[in-house]
Amino acid sequence: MFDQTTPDGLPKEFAAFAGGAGNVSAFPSIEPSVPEPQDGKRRRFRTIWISDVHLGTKGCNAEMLIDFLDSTDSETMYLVGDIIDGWRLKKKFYWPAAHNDIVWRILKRAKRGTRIVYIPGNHDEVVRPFCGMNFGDVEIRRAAFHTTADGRRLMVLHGDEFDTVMLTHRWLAFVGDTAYHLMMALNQWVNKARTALGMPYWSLSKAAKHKVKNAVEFISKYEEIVARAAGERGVDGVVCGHIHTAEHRMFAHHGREIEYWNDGDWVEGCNALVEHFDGRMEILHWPDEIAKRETASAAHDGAADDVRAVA
Ligand SMILES: [Mn+2]
Repeated sequence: MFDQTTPDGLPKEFAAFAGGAGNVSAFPSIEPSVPEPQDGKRRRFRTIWISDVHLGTKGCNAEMLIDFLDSTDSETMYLVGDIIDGWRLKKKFYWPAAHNDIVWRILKRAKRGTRIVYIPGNHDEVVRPFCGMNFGDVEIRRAAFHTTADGRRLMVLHGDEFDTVMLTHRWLAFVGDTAYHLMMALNQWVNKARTALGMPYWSLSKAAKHKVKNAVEFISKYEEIVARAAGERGVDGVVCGHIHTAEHRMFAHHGREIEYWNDGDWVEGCNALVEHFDGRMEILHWPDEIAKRETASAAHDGAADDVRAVA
């Protein structure tokens, strides 16, 4: 099928209109609005996992993710779901140039030889019917098994499968809303009683603390459920996303150690999970990596000034 088209994707019959096949490169036919740095040295990893990018929403930190994509490279990259937010897009179409730039960079990576595995999440569930198929160089899968350089078997999935509370991503809203409504109802009732008893107004901050505690408990429970599922499948660990909380924890399952990894998100956290070439894994908090890079480059500039001063 590819042979029937010109390098820029037009059917051969249209080649004349498109100015002939010539030496036009097959990809890309468009350039990103933010160009890739030409001299950029990339940090190479064996594997990169990112998820919960939420393209199509204002929440997506595209600038930070573009910086990450331009600064790194890997043999394999897993897109662990909620890359595109179909839920939000359905309500309101929002697609700035920077979001195209991200798609462009991911497809370009695939062209350059990175194996890209896309595991759709609940927000990009419109892609789920295509699991098992390939879209260009991108493999679309419902879940995947990854073997690390040191031989650990990890199950990779988005993780909404285990969000038993709501079966959707609305868990945070659930935790927040329930506590909030309860708090408001209680607040009114309690304060009426307190006023009648001549007691001071009941503090809201206590309820807020309760809300946070609920969220923490939810996350902890979720991590445990996912790790248990991995244990039951006989793998050494699991990589997931979904709850926007980057984390590494170890769980005991029938006398075996199960590793739980969550690659975080690109809305608030801006985290990626990476595997080094020896199999060691690490959660990168990208704002910290940028800060480190800037400190290092400032120190380098300082050193250059010193040399000049001596000369
Ligand atoms: Mn999700």
